[in-house]
Amino acid sequence: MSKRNQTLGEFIIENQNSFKYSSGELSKLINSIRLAAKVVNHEVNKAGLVDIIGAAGDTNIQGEDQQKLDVYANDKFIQTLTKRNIVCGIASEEEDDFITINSQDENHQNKYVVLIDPLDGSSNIDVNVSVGTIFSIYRRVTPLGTPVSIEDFLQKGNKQVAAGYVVYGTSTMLVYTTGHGVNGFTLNPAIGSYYLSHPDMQFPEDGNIYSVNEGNYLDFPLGIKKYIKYCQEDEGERPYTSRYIGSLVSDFHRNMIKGGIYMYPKSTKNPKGKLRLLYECNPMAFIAEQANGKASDGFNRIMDIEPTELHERVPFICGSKNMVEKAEEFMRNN
Ligand code: P6P
Repeated sequence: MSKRNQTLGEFIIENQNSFKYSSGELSKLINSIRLAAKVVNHEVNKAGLVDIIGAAGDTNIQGEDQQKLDVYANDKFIQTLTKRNIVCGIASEEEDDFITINSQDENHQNKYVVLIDPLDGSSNIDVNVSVGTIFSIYRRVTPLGTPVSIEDFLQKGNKQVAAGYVVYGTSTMLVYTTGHGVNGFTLNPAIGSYYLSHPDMQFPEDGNIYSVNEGNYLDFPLGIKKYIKYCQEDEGERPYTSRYIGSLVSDFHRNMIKGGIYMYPKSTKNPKGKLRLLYECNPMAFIAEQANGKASDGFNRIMDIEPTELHERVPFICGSKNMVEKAEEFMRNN
């Protein structure tokens, strides 16, 4: 049983035996993410003070302006994960292709791949709104001793061994799962330690918050339009409250605590939705399901979708189980 106020390090050690693969390695991997998140948090928290915001001048494969913090966060996570000699490959929203990590003994014995959105919601940085990091961890499927290949990354979400996010908000939290529930750790920046502040996080089965960019309403599928109108009708628990931060990690985190649904449907502007299957939707879906929530593309379980390319997009509906099922009902019937 996890104890509130336990440090993340104590929690990892206490629970590593519950991880069905060789213990120590995943712990080292989570620890490296913990360290990188601390370093990124330090920069995010002073973004307004130094000339580190504003576009870095490049654009990433998504065609989006790369904020300098995007580049910084990407570099930090890649450097930290590489140094720990546990991963054989990394895929990132900020990298066109996956990165092969040569193990220090050069014989590719490392077992894990990490897929990461190093700084999600980065367009919020300049206006001091919370942003996040999202990560997804798999065991490689190609033979040890060979360089990592694309098959190691194009795995269904149901093969994830761990997933989590860091939310750089009013406080910085690391929330993750290894398939045994979801636990949230809050950083005490004064001493650089994370403490178990939210043990066994669960989505309430129902909620009254819906999160969607209603500016795209006219472009949405009819089922989504009808579900939004359902949320706005004055009946029983409704109208619901609309809350949309424009930062997936923050909207997801609030909805997991209070109950709610997040939707990024397809539209004419985004015919497959905007969010990325491998390093946004799958990790958030793993966390959602481990917290008694649900995640679908409106028709199919996100974690059952067969990936075909590294940066593919999918429509994303995620949150309290009953709310997601109601939205799916509207999608089925329209
Ligand atoms: P829009 C941030 O760019 C992001 O990937 C998510 O964090 C966020 O929920 C969404 O896109 C916001 O997109 O089109 O509503 O601004």
